[in-house]
Amino acid sequence: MVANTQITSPASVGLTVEPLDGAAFGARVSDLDPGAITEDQKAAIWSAYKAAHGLLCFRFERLLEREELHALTAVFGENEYAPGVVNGIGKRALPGEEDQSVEDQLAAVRAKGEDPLISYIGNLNPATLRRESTDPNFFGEWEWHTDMSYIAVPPTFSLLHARRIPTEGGDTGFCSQVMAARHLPDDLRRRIEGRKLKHDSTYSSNGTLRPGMTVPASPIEAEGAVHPILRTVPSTGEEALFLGRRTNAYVVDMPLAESEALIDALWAHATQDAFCYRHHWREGEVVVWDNRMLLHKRFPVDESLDRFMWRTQTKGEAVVAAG
Ligand SMILES: O=C(O)CCC(=O)C(=O)O
Ligand SMILES: [Fe+2]
Repeated sequence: MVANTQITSPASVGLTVEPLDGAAFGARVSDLDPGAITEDQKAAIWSAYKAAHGLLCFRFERLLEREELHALTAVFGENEYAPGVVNGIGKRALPGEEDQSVEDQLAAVRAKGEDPLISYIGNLNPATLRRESTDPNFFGEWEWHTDMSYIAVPPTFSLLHARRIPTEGGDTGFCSQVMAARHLPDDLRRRIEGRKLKHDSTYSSNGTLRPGMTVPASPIEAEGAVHPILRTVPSTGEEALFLGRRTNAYVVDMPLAESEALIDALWAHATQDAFCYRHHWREGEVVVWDNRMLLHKRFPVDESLDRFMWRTQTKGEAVVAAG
């Protein structure tokens, strides 16, 4: 992969774009005013995203306003509702609420003074920034995943804005599935040719049971969207492996034992160190990744420390099979 030799930006657009240290992909973007992003800067950001194979880390010297994060999100696509706000987007309709309109659901969220485009990830109360009681799973390691791959049209880009970062721990790992596809051994490629994978919706990436879900008897019974295992990323034309997450994954139409062995072999290949980068956060940063190209995971956080992020995402597109 030659990505990191191509990462620059013309001086005239007023951005500094540099390769990420110690990574085979990813770029750092500085000097952007998030309240006044120009058309030239948008074009430079898109070039950097392509050269950096799907991962950009924006450095800011202060915390962003909501509207600034929304404006930066809109550079990458149409702003999508946060998971859990609207039925069908990381939320299952409660009994009797299946027919609720999107407008009604949004009105209920806005009536509480909440922003339907932002989710809060952390152990602080989003309004008071005081510690609040937090599910113990929050602090452990989160499994490798791509966001919401268990729905038919998963969000394309996710953005995380670091508002409170622990002095140690809580890094986020990224793993290039474009590199994984490029280096796929021939025998594995043959075994997944034309195959589809079911992406389980039972658990969130920290292992918590999602509201309304029950534990399936086996991966065969698990509920979730089915997608091709090898996909094409339309923005770059590259191929990427699309594994979603390991838990309850199932290769459709295969005996379970064979599916398990194939998925284990794919994960061992896909998450090797040479394809991965571990991001150590700074407060103020916004990291943007393309879920079509990268897996990510959260490293553990010490229970005595604070970690708090704002998160947005962009609307997705149906998954395009490779080839
Ligand atoms: O907090 C993190 O570092 C990652 C959380 C995550 O998986 C996400 O925001 O999609
Ligand atoms: Fe995630």
